[in-house]
Amino acid sequence: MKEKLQKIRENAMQEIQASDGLAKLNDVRVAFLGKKGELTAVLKSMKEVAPEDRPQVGQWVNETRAAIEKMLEETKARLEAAELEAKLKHEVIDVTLPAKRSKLGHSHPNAVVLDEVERIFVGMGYEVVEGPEVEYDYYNFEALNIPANHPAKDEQDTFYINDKILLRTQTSPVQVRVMESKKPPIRMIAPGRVFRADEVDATHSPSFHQIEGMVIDKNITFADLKGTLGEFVRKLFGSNTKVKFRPHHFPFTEPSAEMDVSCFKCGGKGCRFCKGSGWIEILGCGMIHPKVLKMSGIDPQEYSGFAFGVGLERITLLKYEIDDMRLLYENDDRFLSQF
Ligand code: 2NM
Repeated sequence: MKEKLQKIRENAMQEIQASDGLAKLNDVRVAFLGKKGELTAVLKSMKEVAPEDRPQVGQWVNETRAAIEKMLEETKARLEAAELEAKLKHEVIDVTLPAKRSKLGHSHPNAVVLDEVERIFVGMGYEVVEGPEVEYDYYNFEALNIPANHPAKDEQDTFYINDKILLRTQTSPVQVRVMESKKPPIRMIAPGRVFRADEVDATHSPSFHQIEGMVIDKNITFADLKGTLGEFVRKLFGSNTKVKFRPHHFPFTEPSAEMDVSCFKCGGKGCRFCKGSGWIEILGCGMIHPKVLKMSGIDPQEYSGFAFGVGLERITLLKYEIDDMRLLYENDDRFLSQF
């Protein structure tokens, strides 16, 4: 028996030594120590050993097993180290190679212009305020002195969620919320997405952006409006820009006006860009209607204010001489990469 174990031990050592990889080494382990392995077979045949010899034989078997296991363990560690070494050699990374250039996106032209408009007004002490795109009819219409029978309230123009809730058609509901929640002096602009049930064409989209602004304080007059909006367009289009006001009508302002700027392409002489007139319509404005102030809790005897609204896309198209609004919504990288 001792010789048999000695033989098994020698064979195992030999085969372990001959293993050139972890897979092979495992085969050797199974062949000797596995359920059907050679050493396990010896252990199973212990029944046939005379009872008085069993302790001695058992000890030999255990010693043999321990020796084989030790050798397996050592060889496994050596082979693993060798495999890791080979792998590292094979997968060497040259950290000095230039990286793949990742493609950067571009600021959307609307975002560039909005940023510029916000900077101009923040520079004049205005706050930038945002509000909900889904609004109550009250804030979008009623509080702005737009009566129930007004054409703007028609289902053909406004997306209604239900009787009382709609997608805002302007950002002035944000101004109403501000008027309700704080006391003058107020200087703020409300930029944001608005919705109108329009068909898509070169100048219309069911969703676009507006920037509305207002100032409320004691003794605010139309002169403040003219000075402020004049300064705004001179910063936006250049210091030679002239402005002109034409009477208009909005339910929420009285008096109301539309403001034109001198054509920044031809300087006012008249060209294709301004359709020969020398002027370009840019925004609507006016003195906030006393009823609008009063409904939101501001005493029109004590305070007055002006307000205005501009279409962001309109300015973007003008500034970059883009002739179709749809280009702004397609997000074609060949278009966006020009800004
Ligand atoms: C415009 C034109 C004129 C306007 C009025 C108000 C408010 F809430 F203060 F009454 N916000 N915006 C306004 C005035 C908007 O857009 C063409």
